[in-house]
Amino acid sequence: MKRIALITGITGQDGAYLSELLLSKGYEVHGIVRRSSTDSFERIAHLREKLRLHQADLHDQLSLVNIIRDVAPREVYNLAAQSFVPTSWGQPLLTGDVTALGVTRVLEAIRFVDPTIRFYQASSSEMFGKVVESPQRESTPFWPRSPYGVSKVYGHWITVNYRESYGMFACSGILFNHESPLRGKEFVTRKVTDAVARIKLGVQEKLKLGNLDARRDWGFAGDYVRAMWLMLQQPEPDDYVVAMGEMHSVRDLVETAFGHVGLDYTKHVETDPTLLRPAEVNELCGDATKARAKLGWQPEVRFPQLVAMMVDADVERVRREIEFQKL
Ligand code: NAP
Ligand code: G4F
Repeated sequence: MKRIALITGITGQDGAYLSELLLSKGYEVHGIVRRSSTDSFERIAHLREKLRLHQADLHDQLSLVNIIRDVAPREVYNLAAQSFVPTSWGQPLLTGDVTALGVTRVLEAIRFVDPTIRFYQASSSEMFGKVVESPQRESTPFWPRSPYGVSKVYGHWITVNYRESYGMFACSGILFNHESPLRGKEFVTRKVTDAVARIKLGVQEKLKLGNLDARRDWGFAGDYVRAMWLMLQQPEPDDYVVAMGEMHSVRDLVETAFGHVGLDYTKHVETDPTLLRPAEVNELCGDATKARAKLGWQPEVRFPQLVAMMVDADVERVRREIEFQKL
């Protein structure tokens, strides 16, 4: 039987890596894209011929019902969200509508069309927020620190609730920060690697950052989408933490990224108090013992390789952009 998957948020970082993974496994891959005046298909441009894209929006219940009915997927991966934490203070209602209630809309569409469809929810380590124990595991209580984190807690529990209420195969993957050359430039890793490339190639001088002491458990997006797929292949639905289990500060990140191209970060990085958050998540470190044991999940890319991969990709891209402008 043809394996058919539907991905919401297919144009995002994880959507692109998950599409590649599912295509490589022989899936027919469908994606939901929202209408906008300019398209946002850059990350999946190289896959466009192989993907089937449909217009819908997590705000719009009927659009989700229609697509799930027409596509008849066996697996739905809900990756769509307003995913940038600072924006969630500026747009808390939109964030709640998409990142929290949007999950219920997808679950309701599945329940209405075919409750046997397997469902993955993109939950987040931001739910642990002001951490009450370290490292964080599946049983660690949540203490979210932003409207984004609060919305993800709702998304997590509604997923658990549909599993318990209706017996649906609904899984919540509690993923810690994962990055790649496809990461949005507003997130700190990519903001740093893009700036390193531009400074190295002489088109930027300074980089302004917020809290350099914040610590995160950073992994590679390509490794993390494998865990999403593995969750939906198990005999029973469950929730899993996916993480590397080691923390680095933003300062470590900056030092490693600038050091990779032979630059001293102290000459280029400035702190800007306007980039501090109203409530910070100071540290996150995950315990992925359950994912390793039950899913057999193993990450392949560690922090120094990840940073080097992102810096190299940005140097290459900025070099091409400079050459193109000179033509
Ligand atoms: P991302 O790059 O920001 O992608 C978000 C996706 O959601 C984009 O495709 C975006 O479409 C889509 N989207 C936003 N609002 C929508 C709406 N109203 N209707 C339909 N689609 C909408 O995020 P990511 O890094 O790939 O993360 C994927 C998911 O994992 C997100 O839910 C995120 O919160 C969660 N997560 C991420 C991490 C991480 O470290 N990356 C960790 C834990 C959890 P456009 O292209 O049109 O904007
Ligand atoms: O890269 P960030 O913006 O990621 P954050 O807030 O941890 O959220 C990301 O990971 C979550 C998983 O835990 C996802 F759920 C979420 O969708 C998103 O993908 O910030 C990381 C840290 C923060 O502590 C922030 O205060 O870096 C610090 N930081 C310091 N200067 C900065 C900056 N972050 C950004 N974005 N920009 C700065 O200039």
